[in-house]
Amino acid sequence: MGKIEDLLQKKRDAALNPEELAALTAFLRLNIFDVLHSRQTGHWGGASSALEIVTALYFNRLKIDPSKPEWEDRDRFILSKGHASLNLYAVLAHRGFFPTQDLPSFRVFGSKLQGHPSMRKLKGVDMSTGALGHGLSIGVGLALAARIAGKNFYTYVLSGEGCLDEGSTWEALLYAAKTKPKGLVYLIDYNKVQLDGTISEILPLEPLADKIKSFGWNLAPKSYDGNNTKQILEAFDWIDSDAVWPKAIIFDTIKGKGVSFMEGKNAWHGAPIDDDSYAKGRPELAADLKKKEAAL
Ligand SMILES: Cc1ncc(C[n+]2csc(CCOP(=O)(O)OP(=O)(O)O)c2C)c(N)n1
Repeated sequence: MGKIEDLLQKKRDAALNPEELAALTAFLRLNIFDVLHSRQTGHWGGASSALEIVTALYFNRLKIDPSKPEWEDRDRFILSKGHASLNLYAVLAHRGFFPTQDLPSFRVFGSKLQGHPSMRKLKGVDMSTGALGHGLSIGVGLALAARIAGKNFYTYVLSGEGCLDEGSTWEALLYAAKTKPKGLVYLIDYNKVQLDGTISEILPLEPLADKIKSFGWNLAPKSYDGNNTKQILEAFDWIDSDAVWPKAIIFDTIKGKGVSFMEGKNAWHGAPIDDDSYAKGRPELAADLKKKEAAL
């Protein structure tokens, strides 16, 4: 058994520390790269940029039970940037929601691992997503439903810039500021690169922090490095530091993180990973995993 499988076996259901999360993320990143190459389809850039965040949520933060994916009191997670689906699938599989051996069926016709997550196909997916800009509205609804039902679960929504280009997200920001649902946390994977250009080329969002605050949200006092597991756990601590809702956190991230020549390049948003790029990129990810495993 490899070092990471060993770690997961030993620490099942216990919160992982920053070094363990960093090693696990390196392992999952390699896993995702392999599947994307073998399937010749899917989205590397945005799956990789948000990987530390989603890994830290599922292996440190969320109140969940993989054996009871429909448990009513579980925390909810909505991947509003549904195109990054393989990120969520890799995390769910290694967290015990379904067998890791199923990951290579990603985007096979009829598979439960659809190109965009489907809650009807895969237990553990709290909301079907893919059309950008829906996640936060649904998250507000879930958080308000918790209030009505007298439940204490939290609802986390993760989006990229594409969702922030949609008017529905700003409507949701307005409505959440009015209704102030407890437990609603909006996480922004701010890699600043989209499908065919940077945000300044597509639709500038700056000053993003001022915008979110002026919409009436409790925004974290600083942006965190979303590819640094220590900083992500710091951000999670901030969530617990006061009772002012709703809350938002901006994470600065790197699109295509982990493969130097793919980082920050919109060309690697959703292009199939060709054999040459795979051969060139994989050793970088393998070396990073080795380094992070050695630090355990
Ligand atoms: C409503 C809608 N319009 C267009 C698309 C096609 N699309 C998929 S990803 C994407 C770009 C998203 O950019 P960003 O959120 O920055 O992606 P990330 O870097 O986080 O992966 C677009 C336009 C879509 N999925 N939904």
